[in-house]
Amino acid sequence: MHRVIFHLDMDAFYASVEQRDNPALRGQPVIVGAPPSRRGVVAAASYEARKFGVRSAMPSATAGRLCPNGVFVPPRMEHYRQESRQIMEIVARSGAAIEQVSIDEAYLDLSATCQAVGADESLSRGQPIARELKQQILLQRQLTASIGIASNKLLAKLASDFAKPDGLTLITERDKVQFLRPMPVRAIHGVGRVTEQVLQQAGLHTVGDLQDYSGDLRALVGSWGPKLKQFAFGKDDRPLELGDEVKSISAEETFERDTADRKILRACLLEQAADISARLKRRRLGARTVQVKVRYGDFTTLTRQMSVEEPLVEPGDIYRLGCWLLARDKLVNRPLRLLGLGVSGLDEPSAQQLPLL
Ligand code: DCP
Ligand code: CA
Ligand code: CA
Repeated sequence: MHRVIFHLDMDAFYASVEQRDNPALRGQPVIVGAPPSRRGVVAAASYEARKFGVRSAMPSATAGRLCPNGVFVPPRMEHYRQESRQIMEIVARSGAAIEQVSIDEAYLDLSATCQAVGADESLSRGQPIARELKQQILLQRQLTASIGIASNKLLAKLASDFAKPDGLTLITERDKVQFLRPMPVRAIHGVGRVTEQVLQQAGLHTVGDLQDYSGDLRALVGSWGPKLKQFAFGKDDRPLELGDEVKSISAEETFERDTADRKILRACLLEQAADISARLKRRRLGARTVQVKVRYGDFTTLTRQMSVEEPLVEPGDIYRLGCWLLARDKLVNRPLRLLGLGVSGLDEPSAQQLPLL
C-alpha cells in the first residue's frame, strides 16, 4: 500500500478570519494580539504584516515598532474555534482519515482513495482532491488553506509550508531527498533550538549536511540519531493519530504588570480552573494531571505538574491542586509575568463524579 498523506494548514489563520469578517482590514497589516501599548504577544500576523517582520509569539511592543501602521485586533478565541470546527467539517467530507493537530491544521490519510500502481502515481492522484478541498474551503468559508501532499507526515508538513499562502505542493518519492537537501536542519520534525545548536556546532547546517554526514549522529544527539538520519532522507513511518481526542487543555494569562499578589494570582487560577473545567465537561472528560506554569519578569519559565488517581473535573479540585503546586515549589518567590494552568491525562471521569441526570 502506498501512503498518500495531506497536511492542511490555514493561512495566517486568526488574521485571515478577521480580514474576512471586516472588509476594512483586507490588504492591511493586521496583527491579532495585545495592543503594542500593553504587555502580551502577537497571536497571528497577516501576510501584509509579515513583510515588516512581525511574527506569532513576538511581544506586541516589538511588533508595534517593526510595523508602526499595523492594525492591532484583539483575539476572538471562541470565534476561531467555531471557524475551525466548520473547516474541519469540510475536511471530513473528503472521506479521509483525519488527525487534527491544532486549531488550523490537520493530516489527512487518502491512501485508500488514491491507490495506483506506483508510489508517485498514487501521490499524483491526490492532487485534484487537494485542489477541490482548497476550493471548497474558499467557497464555503472565504479562507485560503495550504496543502502539502507526500508519502508521510514529515514531508507533507514541509510541503504545506513550502508555498504558503494558498499553496499546493506535492513532494514525490523521486524528489524527496533533493527537496530536503537545502532545508535548514531546524525544519526537521523534532529538531528544536538545542539540537539545532548541537548540529550546527558540528558543522551540520542543512538537511543535506545530515544526509552526507558519515559519522554516527548518536554521538551528537544520542539515541535519536538513527531516526534523525531517516528523517533527513524523508523516511517517516509515524502513523496518523486518529480519533479526535484532545490531549490537554490549558489556559494562561500574561499580567499587565508583574505581580506576586496572592489575591490576584488566586483569582486568576480560579478563573482558569473554571474555564478548564467547563471545557472538560463539554467533552465529558476528567483529568489525571494538573500543571501550573509561571513566567518571571526575565522570561524564565517553569512548569510543575502532579497526577492524581481519580480524574478531576470540578473547578475547585483543579484550582486546589494548582495552588498546591505553586506553594509546594515556592514558585511565587518573585513577581510573575505570566501564570498558566493546564490539565492532561484526560480520561472519562469516574462514576461518582458524573452529574446525576
Ligand atoms: N497562534 C498563536 N500563538 C502562536 C502561534 C499561533 O496564538 N505562537 C495562533 C494564531 C494563528 C494560529 O494559531 O493564526 C495558527 O498558527 P500557525 O502557526 O498555523 O500560523 P498562521 O496560521 O497564523 O500562519 P501560517 O500562514 O504561517 O500558517
Ligand atoms: Ca496556519
Ligand atoms: Ca498551524
